Amino acid sequence: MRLSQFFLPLLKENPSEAQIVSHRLMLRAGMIKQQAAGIYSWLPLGLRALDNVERIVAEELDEAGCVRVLMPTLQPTELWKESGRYDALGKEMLRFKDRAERELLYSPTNEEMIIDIFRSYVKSYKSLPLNLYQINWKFRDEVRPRFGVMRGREFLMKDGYSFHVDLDDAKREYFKMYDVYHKIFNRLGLTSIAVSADSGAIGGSLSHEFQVLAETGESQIYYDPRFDDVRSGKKKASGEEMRSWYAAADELHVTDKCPVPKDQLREARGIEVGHIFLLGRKYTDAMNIDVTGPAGALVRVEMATFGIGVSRLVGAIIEASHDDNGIIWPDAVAPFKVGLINLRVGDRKCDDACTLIYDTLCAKQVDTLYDDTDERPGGKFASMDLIGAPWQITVGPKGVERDVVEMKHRKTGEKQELSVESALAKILG
Ligand code: P5A
Repeated sequence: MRLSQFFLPLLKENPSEAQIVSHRLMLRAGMIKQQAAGIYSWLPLGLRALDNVERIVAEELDEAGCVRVLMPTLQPTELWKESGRYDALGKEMLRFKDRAERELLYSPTNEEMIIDIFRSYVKSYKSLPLNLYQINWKFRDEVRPRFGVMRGREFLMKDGYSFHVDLDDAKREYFKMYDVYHKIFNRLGLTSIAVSADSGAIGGSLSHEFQVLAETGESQIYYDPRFDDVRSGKKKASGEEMRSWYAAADELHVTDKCPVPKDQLREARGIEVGHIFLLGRKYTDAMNIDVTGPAGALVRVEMATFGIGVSRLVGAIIEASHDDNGIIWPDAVAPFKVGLINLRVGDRKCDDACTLIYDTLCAKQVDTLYDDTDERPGGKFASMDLIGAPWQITVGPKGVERDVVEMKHRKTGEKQELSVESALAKILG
């Protein structure tokens, strides 16, 4: 993408409404624009990051055998009356009427609707287990939307729902997804701690929140010190091993009953990026969902549900990876992998070197932002640092005379003078 043709509305000043660094950087880097409290437009740079997160989540789920669907964001209220949650969600649920005075709601979550799909088609145990998911917008009329996309009212969620013939199989899937979630967050450049949590309005007998540590996180968590060794890379641990270590959300932590001695117990703030629930029969009992079992008789279906805050993750990644100059994207989610700076647009040699680099990277499908504007060098460097491409290549008149360009690694700040060929080789591997 040529910057001269892109839409990148950067802000020079720190926006006063942003209280945490990820919100501030997302506004300054022209990623999002607030339209109402907790409701945002995703501008081109932000959308690229959001799409990358969504793609990685979908890839991992598909590989784990989950099957993607897409449900509407608007739902009739009847299903919610059937499950008994119509009243339970109260003001958090946005309700309205269509022209025929039929009541609709904007989906805050989709247990009821996925069950409606399931019961229309699945009649036998032979179709189970089945794990269906979607990635779609939700609306929750949060009392206090804040921190930008972290606690929005409209937000993008991956919501998955699994169906099983017995509780053991639902548990097996629950713990399988527990491992898949760690893998997903790792691919996104994050280390997460799964803490036992309250299942709240979703319900069920067992639940874990996936927390990314950050001082600005809204959750208070308590955990075994061994998690810190895993986070720092000092120790490797399987999901099974980690599940045996103590980790609890605030509401489940009881100091007297905690197995970790007080002087070793870690206490931290976290951002909840995922939440999984073993639902059992909560919804299938309310909605009478059976399939024929192996012996021919009807058996009640058991369920689990799995959520990931896709839009919240974009904020969480920035919260975990930035410096004073701006965002430092992990490669996997970077909206652009390379930022190419032409220090003297109009100079034949600079233009030719940039065009060669840009065309080569584009041909190899490496997302590159080419700053071909006539902004001053200082401004170009600052903008590139702010938007955080993992690699920056700078082409200037002095360098091209000696056939070199400067290559900078955003994360380490390390700079190197290289020939165009070597710079390209470094990126293309
Ligand atoms: C699981 C999927 C559920 O809704 N039903 C379907 C279950 N779980 S949850 O914990 O309530 O939400 C799942 C994840 O969505 C993110 N999230 C939010 N992100 C941004 N703004 C919000 N207001 C918001 N509320 C929830 C979280 O990451 C949560 O773990």
